[in-house]
Amino acid sequence: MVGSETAVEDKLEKVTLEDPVIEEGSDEEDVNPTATAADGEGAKKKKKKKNKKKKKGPKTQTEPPTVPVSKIFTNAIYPVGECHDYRDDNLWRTTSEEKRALERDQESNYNDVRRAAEVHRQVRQYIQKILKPGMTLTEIAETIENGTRALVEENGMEAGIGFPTGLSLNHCAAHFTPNAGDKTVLTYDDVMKVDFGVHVNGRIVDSAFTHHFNPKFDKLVEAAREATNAGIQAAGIDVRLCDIGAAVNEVYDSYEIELDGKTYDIKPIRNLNGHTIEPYKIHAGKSIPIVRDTGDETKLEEGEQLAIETFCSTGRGYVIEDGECSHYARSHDSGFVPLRLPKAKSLLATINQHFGTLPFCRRYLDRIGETKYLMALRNLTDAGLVTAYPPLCDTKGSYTAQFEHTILLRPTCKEIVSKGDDY
Ligand code: HZT
Ligand code: MN
Ligand code: MN
Repeated sequence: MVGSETAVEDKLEKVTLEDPVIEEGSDEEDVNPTATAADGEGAKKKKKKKNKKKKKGPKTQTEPPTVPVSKIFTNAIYPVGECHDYRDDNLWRTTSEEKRALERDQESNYNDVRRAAEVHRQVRQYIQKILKPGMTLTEIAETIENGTRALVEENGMEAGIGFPTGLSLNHCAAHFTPNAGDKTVLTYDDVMKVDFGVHVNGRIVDSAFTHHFNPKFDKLVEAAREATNAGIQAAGIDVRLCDIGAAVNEVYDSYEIELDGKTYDIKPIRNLNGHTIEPYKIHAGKSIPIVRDTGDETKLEEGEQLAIETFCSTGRGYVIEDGECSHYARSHDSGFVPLRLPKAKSLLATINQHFGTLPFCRRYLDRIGETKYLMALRNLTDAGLVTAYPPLCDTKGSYTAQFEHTILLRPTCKEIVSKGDDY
């Protein structure tokens, strides 16, 4: 069965699941309070419009998105994601009173991650609508980031961007975002992985889609969507990681693509994985394979938050680090390391203050006023205090695709928090 189970949640869904209507401009800011009957025909029209009684009703999102989701979901309860019952040996969980009680204790945490997910859905709906060949990657990244900051009401470490906006093109699969001065322009023949994150109180939603204009890439993108869905279907409490990899691989095996007269296998990228997520920790420990025969018999457990993501390629199906680095994050496991450079010390303090352990990129350092920080940043990565995450790319000339959702292995059901009507 699909859908949430408890009476409380059923009620919450009825209250909150109506899709907010997206309209142009806000209903309040368009009013011209000085227009009068003497203003002539054009003004009359305006007046007629403005004099129409403002419809009282649910507040709606603007284009570009500027309205905090808290102003749309005024009861502060956010939509529950798509829920799936567990299967086989875990069918009993659906109706277990004990498991329902465990969930009641987590409602506030669930609501935080659902608020982040609602921001993700609204921001991506807008970006999908406006993506056009000719846009720069910088424009795209800033549109997503401005939308995220506004809708989540960015506030110190309590709410904001979860990690840098990945905008990886073609043979690059992940972890590219423009650095300052990057002039890359999106073209009709690009395949772009759009991977962005939103957090509320450290509860991160990590979700990604692939955008293309040229229909010749349809099969590649469909393969990634369907393989990710297979991974989501396979995931569950007590499920072995290797069994998820096998389910994903099987879907990729059923796809091929013809590009400019040549047929390519669509391969999973064997050294990319999904991952568990913990508060303020984008990769918490478990890696979720996307190929068979990894031999990883580790099992998923109750309460885990997962990013299920799969990648495919027309190339070798293996990525290497390639190109200028943009993504960084404080290491979780670095003990005390003495720093000799005062500039490295103060940069570390700035990173701690603004990002904590959340990933950041060079543009985020620029916007908070840091300058000439590359030496200091290099010092921090060399000391193991900060980890660099360079772009991950397959062979030149190949094409890669990705889809990703954040899911919760709740005690009574699997919730696909970031599910939308788009993917
Ligand atoms: C690292 C740095 C970031 C986590 C996956 C990912 C984007 O490849 C274990 C499995 C943001 C995320 C991450 F800035 N990575 N999801 N979305 N990237 S990962 C990883 O490093 S570690 C996968
Ligand atoms: Mn991601
Ligand atoms: Mn991820």
